[in-house]
Amino acid sequence: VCLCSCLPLSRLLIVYPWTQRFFSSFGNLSSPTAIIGNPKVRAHGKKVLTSFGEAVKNLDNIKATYTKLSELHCDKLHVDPENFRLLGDILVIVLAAHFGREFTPACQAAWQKLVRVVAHALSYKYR
Ligand code: ZNH
Repeated sequence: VCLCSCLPLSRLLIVYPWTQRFFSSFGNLSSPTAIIGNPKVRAHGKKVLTSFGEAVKNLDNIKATYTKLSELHCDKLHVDPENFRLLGDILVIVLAAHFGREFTPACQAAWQKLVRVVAHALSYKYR
């Protein structure tokens, strides 16, 4: 399994099927194979991960980086912030599966912190 950038979002939709309701315009999500092969899921998964990359590049200013996106997810998309935490945990699992023993506890600790900070920043507008 490669660390293709669509994996975390695909896994979110497979492991937590209720998250599919946000993506009703994405077409066929009826099975894991359909989800993984769905071009819209792929494109969107890439977008989300690219945005995650912004957090890595702006570690000192994550809240500001996600202000606009927090507004979008809260006001327009109505995504429950719990889902940000779920996606963050899935990202950690995907990294662990990919890197195996290279993904040390210290490495996990750093990523766990990052995904929590991102989920928190994205939840900003909800409070
Ligand atoms: Zn999201 C969208 C990011 C999570 C759902 N997002 C989006 C975008 C981005 C993002 C960048 C695009 C925007 C524009 O275009 O402007 N997300 C993100 C991040 C995260 C997320 C970073 C974490 C980490 N999301 C999420 C979740 C969900 C979502 C969890 C559910 C479940 N998003 C979404 C939607 C949208 C978005 C639905 C819209 C899509 C379309 O296209 O329609």
